[in-house]
Amino acid sequence: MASPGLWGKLRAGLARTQARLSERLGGALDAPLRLDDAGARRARGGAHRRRPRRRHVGRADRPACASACAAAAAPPGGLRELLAEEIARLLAESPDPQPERWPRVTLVVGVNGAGKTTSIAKLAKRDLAAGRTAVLAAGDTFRAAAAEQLALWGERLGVEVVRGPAGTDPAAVVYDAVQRARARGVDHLIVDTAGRLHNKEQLMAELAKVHRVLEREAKGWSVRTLLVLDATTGQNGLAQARAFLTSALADGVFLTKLDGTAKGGVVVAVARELRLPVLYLGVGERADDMVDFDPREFAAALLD
Ligand SMILES: Nc1nc2c(ncn2[C@@H]2O[C@H](COP(=O)(O)OP(=O)(O)OP(=O)(O)O)[C@@H](O)[C@H]2O)c(=O)[nH]1
Ligand SMILES: [Mg+2]
Repeated sequence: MASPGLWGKLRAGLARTQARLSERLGGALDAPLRLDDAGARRARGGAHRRRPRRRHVGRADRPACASACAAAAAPPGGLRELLAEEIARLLAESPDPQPERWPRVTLVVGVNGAGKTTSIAKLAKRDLAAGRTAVLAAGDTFRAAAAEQLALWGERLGVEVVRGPAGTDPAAVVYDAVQRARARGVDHLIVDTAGRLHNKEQLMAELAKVHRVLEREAKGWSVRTLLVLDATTGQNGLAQARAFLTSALADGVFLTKLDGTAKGGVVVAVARELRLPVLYLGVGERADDMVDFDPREFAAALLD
């Protein structure tokens, strides 16, 4: 269980999603469960059959009676508990995250405005709180203000930011940042990237080059790619993420702006459709507005 502070943040962040859910389900959430015999038989037939893991899950694969199926096998209680169980089960279907190993490089990718730079600040603050050291690399050399924004976060947090002049090759910035991180014996190098999607070939080439630099210069470091996804974009965001994944394979998702949306259910879609573990949730614009994702806590907070 997360600390009460994090739990509070998660619940506050999910307030709009929760309100919409309650509105749609009306009083049913708190009513005692009663399944008629036929319903119970049907439900039991389909209850808790685990499907093999697959990369692409189509509409036809979705259980037709998710909550009712769970209902038949569950102890007596409200629909609330059953839904929470079912949501937690769906979320637990995504692959396990990479084990934590330090030193680590985190490449942060995602479309424009998804929240990459802000999420980097959150990750860095998390490092500091855990007693780790971090260096940030301003790998978004495409947009002039991008390095400024990262530098500002660095100043606020007291974390070094490595940057180059506008238009520099991002791989060159990453090269410099790795040298700094190694010289200082830093635990975590977090790399900001440009969120361009309009030219996939260019993006792919750029990321491949960054990976080559990391392979050469950051031997022995664990490397992961974190996809930042804006929850407020819902299904549209998912479509973008799918397109993005064809060019940048990610290891996990940082889902942002959950505080500003009633579309918190997109977490379930990310886990099931992208087959990527959701690792962190962004619940505000400040550096500590972040919670670790946990399927059970998330499901419980959603229905609380
Ligand atoms: N409410 C809320 N706002 C967020 C969250 N994460 C980021 N934002 C806001 O979203 C906006 C875009 O965030 P950035 O971090 O600049 O996004 P980016 O992906 O780096 O954007 P580009 O560099 O332009 O591609 C900013 O106004 C952030 O404050 C979040 O979890 N909650
Ligand atoms: Mg940015």
